[in-house]
Amino acid sequence: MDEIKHIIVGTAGHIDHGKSALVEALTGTNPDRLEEEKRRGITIDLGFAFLDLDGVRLGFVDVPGHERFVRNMLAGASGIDLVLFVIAADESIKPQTREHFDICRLLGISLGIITITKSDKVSSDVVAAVRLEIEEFVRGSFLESAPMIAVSAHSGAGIEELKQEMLRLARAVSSRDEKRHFRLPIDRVFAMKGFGTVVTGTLVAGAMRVEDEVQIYPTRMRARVRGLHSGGQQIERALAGQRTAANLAGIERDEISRGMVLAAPGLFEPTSRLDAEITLLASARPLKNRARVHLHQGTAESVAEIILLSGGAALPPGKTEFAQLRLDAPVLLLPGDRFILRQLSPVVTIGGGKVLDTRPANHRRNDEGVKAFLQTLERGDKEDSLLALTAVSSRGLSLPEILARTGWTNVEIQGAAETLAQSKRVRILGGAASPTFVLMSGPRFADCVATIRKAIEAFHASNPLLPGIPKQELRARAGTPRAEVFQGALDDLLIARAIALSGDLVQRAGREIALSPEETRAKELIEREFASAGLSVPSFATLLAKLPVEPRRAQKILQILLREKVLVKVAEDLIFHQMAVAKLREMLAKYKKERGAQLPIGAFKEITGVTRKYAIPLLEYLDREHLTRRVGDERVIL
Ligand SMILES: Nc1nc2c(ncn2[C@@H]2O[C@H](COP(=O)(O)OP(=O)(O)O)[C@@H](O)[C@H]2O)c(=O)[nH]1
Ligand SMILES: [Mg+2]
Repeated sequence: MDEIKHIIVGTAGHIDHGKSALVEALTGTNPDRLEEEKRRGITIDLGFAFLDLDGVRLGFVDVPGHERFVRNMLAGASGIDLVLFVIAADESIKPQTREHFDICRLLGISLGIITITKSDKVSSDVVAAVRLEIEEFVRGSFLESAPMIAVSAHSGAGIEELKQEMLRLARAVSSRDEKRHFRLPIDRVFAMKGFGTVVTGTLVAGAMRVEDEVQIYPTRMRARVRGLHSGGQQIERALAGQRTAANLAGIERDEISRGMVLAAPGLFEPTSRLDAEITLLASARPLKNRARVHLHQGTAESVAEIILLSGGAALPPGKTEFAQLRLDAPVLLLPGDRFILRQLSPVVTIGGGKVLDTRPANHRRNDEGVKAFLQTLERGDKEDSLLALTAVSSRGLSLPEILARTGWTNVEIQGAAETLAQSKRVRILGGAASPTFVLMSGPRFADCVATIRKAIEAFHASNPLLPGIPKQELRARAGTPRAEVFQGALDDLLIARAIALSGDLVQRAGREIALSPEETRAKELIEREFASAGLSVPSFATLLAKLPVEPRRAQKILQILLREKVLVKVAEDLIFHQMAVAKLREMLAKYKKERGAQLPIGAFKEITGVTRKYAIPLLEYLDREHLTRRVGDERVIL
C-alpha cells in the first residue's frame, strides 16, 4: 500500500473550457458534486476524483473557472503537485486562463501539462494556431517546456496520451516528505450520520494515523482521529500528497470550517503578523504602503495590511520586495508557505509571496539589518537561517520555539544546531541531545556571561561583608536569563576560575572578606562575649550596645561568625558559641554513662544550669541534631 506514490493533480483554466469534463473523461467521476453545479452545469466549489495508474495514485482537485469563484479555486490550488492547465481549442486564452496561470506561478507550482481541450470542435489548423498562441503565452514560465496535448473529452482523443504523460511526470517528481510535521488545510467539513464530524483536505506534509490526537488551528481545539479515508477507501495512515478525509471525535461540525488547519497538537502557534517576500504582478496597479488586501494561503483567507520594508511609498508592478503583513485574524502559517494577494475591490489577483518569518518584530522601515536577516531566511539554508534567528533572540531559543518558528523536524533542528555549535557560532545550553536545550548565539551568550560577572562585582562592592550572592538573586540581577543559560554561564565562569561557589553562594574567585580594623575588633568582641557566656548567652541587643560599629554591620559580622560555624543558631534570637554546644554534648554523654539515657526536663535544667526559657529550644535543637529524642515529656539520650 505504501509503495504507491500519491500525487495531487489540479485543474486550472477559464470557465467552460472543459476542466470538469476532462476530469470525468480521465477518472469516470463527475467532479461537479453539488446539486446546483449539476443543475447549472458549472463548477462552483472544489470537486474531487481519483485515478490509479501503475503504482501512482492521482488525486484530482477540480477547480471552478468562474471569476466569482477564484477564492474556491485558491483553496484547491495550494496543495497541487501537478497542474492540468486547460485551454479550450475554440476559445484559446481568456481572462481566467491568465489569472489561474498567474496564481500557479505565484504559488510556485513547478510541474504542469498543457491540455488543449475540445479538439473535436475545431480543425487541426486551429489547434496548431492555438498551440502557437499558448507557446507565446507561457514563454519563460514553469510551463515553457511542459508537454502540450490536444484532447477531447467527447471523442476520447488524446486522453490515453495524457494519462501516459501524467504517469511519466508523476514518477519523476519527488514525493512530499512524510517525515515532516503533518498539516492538513481543511477544504470541506460535513457531518455524517453515525460518524459525526468529517473534514477533508490535501495532506500537504507529514503523515496522519487513526487514533492520533490533532489540533485545529487557529482555534487550538483538539480532537481525535476516529477514522481516515482516501478515495473512498478506509486507511490506517494518510501520507503527504494524499486527498484525506478524517473523521474527528470530540468536535462538532459547526466548530470547524474551511480555512482551518489540522496539525500535530502543541507544536505550532497561529500568527497574525508575518514577514514575507511579495511579488506584484506586472498587470497590477502599484501597491501602496499600508494597503489592505486579501491574503489566501492554503484554504484560509484573511485581510492583510502590507508594510513595505524598503521604505518606498509603493511597490511598482512586476517587482518583488520584503514586506510585513498584519492580518485581521490569526492563521497557521510556516516559513516557505506560498500565498496569493488579491485586491479588496475590485477583487482581482494582484500578486503573491512566500512566508519568511511568522514571529517578526515591529521593524523600522528601510533597515539594512532587517533586509539582510530576511535575505538569509529567503535563501533557506538551515544553518544560516538558524544562526540568523539566534542572532535576533536575546534570550536564546528553545527546541519547541525553533520548531514553531521554522516547522523543521527535531532531527533537522538538532543537526543544524550541532554544526553551528561545532564552529563555535552558537552555544547549546542544557545538553545538545536534550529536548530542553536552549540555543544561543555566541556573542549573545558572551554578553550574558559578562552581565553575570558585573552583577557579582556589583554585589561584592555593595556588600563587602557578605561572602557571596545567592544564585537566584544573581540570576534576577542579571536580567533573569533562562535557567539553562544561567547555569551554562556559571559553569563557564567556574571552569575559567573566575568565580567560586560555596553552597548556594556565588562569589568572585579568590575573594576574602576584608574587614576594617573596627570590624575586626567587633568580631573578636562578639566572639569573646558568646564564648564566656557559655549556655547563659547574652541577648544580642545588650551586646550591640558595647560594639564599636553600627547595628547593620554588627548583624553582618554575626552572619560571618555563624557561617564560619564559630557561633551556632539554636533558635531565632538564640545563639550559642560552638564551644558551649560542644560542652553540652559532653555533659549529655556523661549523664548517660552515670545516670542512664532517660532525661527529664528537670534533670536537663539541673545539669546545664539553663532556665526553662532556654531549655525547651535547646532540647528541640538537640532533637533536630539527633542527639536526643523526645518520648512523652522526657528525652532519651541517643
Ligand atoms: N465538444 C466538446 N465539448 C466539451 C468538451 N469538454 C467539455 N465540453 C463541454 O463544454 C462545457 C463546459 O465543460 P466543463 O467541463 O463544465 O467546463 P469547466 O467549466 O472548465 O469545468 C460543457 O457543456 C461540456 O459538455 C470536449 O472535449 N468537446
Ligand atoms: Mg468545471
